[in-house]
Amino acid sequence: LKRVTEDVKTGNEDKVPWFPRKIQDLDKCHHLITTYEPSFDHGHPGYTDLEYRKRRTYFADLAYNYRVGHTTQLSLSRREVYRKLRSLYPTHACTQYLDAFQQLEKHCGYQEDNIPQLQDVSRFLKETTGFQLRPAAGLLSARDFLASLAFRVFQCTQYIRHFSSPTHSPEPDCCHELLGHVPMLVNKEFAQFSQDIGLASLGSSEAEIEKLSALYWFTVEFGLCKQNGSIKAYGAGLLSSYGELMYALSNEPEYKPFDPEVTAVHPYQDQAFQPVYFIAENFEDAKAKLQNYAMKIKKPFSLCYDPFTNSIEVLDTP
Ligand code: TIH
Ligand code: FE2
Repeated sequence: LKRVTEDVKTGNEDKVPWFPRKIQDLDKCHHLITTYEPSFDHGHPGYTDLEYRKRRTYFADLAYNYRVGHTTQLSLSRREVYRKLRSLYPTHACTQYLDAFQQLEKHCGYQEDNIPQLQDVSRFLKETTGFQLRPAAGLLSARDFLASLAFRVFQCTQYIRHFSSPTHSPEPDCCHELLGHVPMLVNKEFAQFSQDIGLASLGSSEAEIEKLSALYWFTVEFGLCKQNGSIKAYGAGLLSSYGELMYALSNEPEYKPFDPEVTAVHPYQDQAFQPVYFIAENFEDAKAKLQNYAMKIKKPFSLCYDPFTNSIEVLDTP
């Protein structure tokens, strides 16, 4: 293996999409998908609420102008979202989630009435698994979002869901980030799983990105796992939606075993509850299966993450 110091050098250079090599490059990973924003989506609960749309633009501008190293604020869910979800967790969430949630309540100001700062939550995560949060102006392109995960950076929305629909939001919001994603990112094994999806995405083709997005979707967002003879939720989209969390474990939807080859090509949507959920044996097994899947993605080079410098080393494959 030969280290490539400059740009990725391969026989067919123009075929490899640009990807970030150091954490500062994430400032360029800000391409947005605006389809489901309240100003464009007629079905969005906030579409007719001009006041709400104005507030959303304000947050989007804040995030868009954010650069590595800046500080910012993140406001926590309305009391109702917090209280309702919290009552469901003991029976519906996996033990890793419950452990982390307890820590967040103790050390990070997770409470009905408190507003944790993005910076504080980010600092806590950084100390536990090295993950950090950064604000995103809205829904990012899959490529930019996944690339961030490679650097253990989680891109967060900052606005809150429309009050008319507290138990399910058609797009991520700060309740989803704080109550869904953050607790899982406290877990070492899950953090590694998330980074592995990110690393697999770097320099991958559009078709591979789509498959990795589906994998991400059915695991990190809507994943279920076996635990002591029952099924529990670990997906953030479930853990932040009272409505879907109940539904996902109701025996009504379809269940399939997590298998990257199958899961990666399964269609998905984010406008309503999922018709199918994938069940992992446990995180270790899911991680091994994902690594095995990632190894088979064809790239003209191999990547290595250097945790000391937070950067990617690119190695030519012979
Ligand atoms: N449906 C989730 C919620 O209500 O919290 C938010 C989303 C996660 C992923 C897509 S939409
Ligand atoms: Fe999410």
